[in-house]
Amino acid sequence: MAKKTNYDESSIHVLEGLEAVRMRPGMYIGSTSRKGLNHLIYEIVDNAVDEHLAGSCDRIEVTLEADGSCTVSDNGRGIPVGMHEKGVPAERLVYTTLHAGGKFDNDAYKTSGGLHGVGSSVVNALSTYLDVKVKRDGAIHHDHYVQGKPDLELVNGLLPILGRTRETGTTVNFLPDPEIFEVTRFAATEVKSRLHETAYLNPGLTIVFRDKRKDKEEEKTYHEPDGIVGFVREMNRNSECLTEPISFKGKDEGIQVEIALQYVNEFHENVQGYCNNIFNADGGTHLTGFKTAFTQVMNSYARELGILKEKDSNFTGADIRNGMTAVISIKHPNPRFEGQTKTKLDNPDASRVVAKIVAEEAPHYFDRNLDTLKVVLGCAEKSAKIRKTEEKTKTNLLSKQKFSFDTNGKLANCISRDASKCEIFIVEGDSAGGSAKTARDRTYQAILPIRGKILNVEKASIDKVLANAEIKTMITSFGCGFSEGYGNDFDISKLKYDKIIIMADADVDGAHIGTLLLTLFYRYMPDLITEGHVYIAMPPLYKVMPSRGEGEYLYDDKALERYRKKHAGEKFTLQRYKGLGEMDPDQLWETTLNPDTRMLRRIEISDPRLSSDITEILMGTDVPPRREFIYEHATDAELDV
Ligand code: 0R9
Repeated sequence: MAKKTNYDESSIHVLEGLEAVRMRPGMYIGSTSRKGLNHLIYEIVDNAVDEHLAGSCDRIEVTLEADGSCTVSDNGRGIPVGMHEKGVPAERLVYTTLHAGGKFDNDAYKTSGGLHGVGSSVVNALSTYLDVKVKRDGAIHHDHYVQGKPDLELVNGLLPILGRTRETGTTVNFLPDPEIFEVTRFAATEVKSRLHETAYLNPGLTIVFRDKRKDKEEEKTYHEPDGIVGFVREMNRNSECLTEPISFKGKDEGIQVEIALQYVNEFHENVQGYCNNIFNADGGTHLTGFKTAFTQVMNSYARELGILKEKDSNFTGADIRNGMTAVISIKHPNPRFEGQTKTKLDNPDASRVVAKIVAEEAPHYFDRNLDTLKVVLGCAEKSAKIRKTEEKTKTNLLSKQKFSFDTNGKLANCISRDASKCEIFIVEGDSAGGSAKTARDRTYQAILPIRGKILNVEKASIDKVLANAEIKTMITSFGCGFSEGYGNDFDISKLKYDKIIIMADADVDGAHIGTLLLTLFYRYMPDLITEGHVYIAMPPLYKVMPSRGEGEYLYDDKALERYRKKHAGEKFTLQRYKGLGEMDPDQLWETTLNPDTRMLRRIEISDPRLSSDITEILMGTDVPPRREFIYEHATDAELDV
């Protein structure tokens, strides 16, 4: 392949820009874990979806190639390839300039390339190579980059041509750079879920997914002509539905709003917000506008119909949304997001416009569908009744437990009270707990031994959860309460430890204990996970001691296999650790407690919607979906969390 030569001075700062992306990838794609890796695909797909939103593309294909690369193609107009005023083809600027997209086109609702408003150039910077083929103006134009740098010579200032075609479209093939990413294998389940969601949010679009990495090739086509109404139906597929999906639409102040909702016979709400096709995990102003207006509309109906009497207080928003599954999707020309994670919409006009459309459109619907209205108000009534009873029970329960919510002397606390420096190890078993208490640095490391397997909270009622001694001890030790259903007594600012480290054996039982603890945190203290405080200690399985040189810890059988191959013919002694309980305090310090030598894995939620579904499948009461999930994903299993 010809080496690039057409790179002048003005291009140098461009390369410096991409160098900055390689230096600090987390700033641009959130993380370099699998979540960040999958983001590369979403960034490219989002650009193709923008072309769909511009009205010029109705098919996107995504292929996970056998060689570990990913190919995304669309049948849009093709990225412009003509000479830009900066002296290079427009396509090159798209892939080498941060934020280039916005400068060339003025589509009203650009997704701004996903998470951080970056796009093609960031994917390019973080890929070993990226190859682009643009079908446009009767020809197939070709470009190629290596670690973000153009690697093809231009012909008279333009891209080389591979052949002639009447078709139009863009195809991008890229290989994530292992120098950047901790893992380079894309997670198919997450990618499929995201593509399916994109199909629901864009009813005119067909998305084809292919996974060529497996023995038997997988192909799935996502086309959802019912849009978010179909999305809500799908979310409720396993629930007893009390109403048909209800939907409203409208546009004001340049903001397009689409809402779909449906009630099921369950005691929770599931309201999801999207802005420009991007899921807003922490909601934001569009959801606030929806919730406020819907609560007002429903309370006025309840009074009009005499369901609420003069002396009664209004239903709370939570009463009215109990049993509700809803999707609020808006298209905003200039979205703004709050905070670091960019997952909460911040535009005040979104709240105003959504509220206005709900206030106008919901009565239109309910005036004509009185039976549905009665079902919805019936849900609110039932919910208010249960809320009042629960509030009473909870007050009694907590006041009874106030004095018994101690740590039963099990917690060996640390001396420091500076939460930012403190760590708490949740240790399986009294014997490992005892060793850990001796081995730790007591200035900042606390040890909380737990005995055996804790309660599976996915299958237990709140009173059982709160009555469980191990769980009570954890809640008290962490110091920030718990959140559940109606009440949210959780306050992350009160957390006494920066790191909560699960320390369990590297065997099936240990993994089960870890899963039970994660289920507890995920359901009752989710901020611990979303704010990055939960870790799993990775104790080694082996220590190899060569006759000369330093000993080395190995964390799994594959590592041992690699070691044997690398040191074939050399003599070494092999120590196998059966469990944490077998390590003496010095070994435990070196392998699991000492921040300089230990290995920790931080728990991240890569897809909040998927995580909730999978927790329910894996930890809930229903066996058949669990079996199905395990069969389907058995080949996906990898060590990486
Ligand atoms: C496979 C992934 N697809 C893309 O990345 C993709 C970008 C893109 C695009 C346009 C059309 N298709 C695309 N696919 C486009 C074309 C035109 C105007 N705007 C956008 C046009 O023909 O006039 N572009 C996204 C950014 C840009 N093009 C550019 F204009 F900045 F170059």
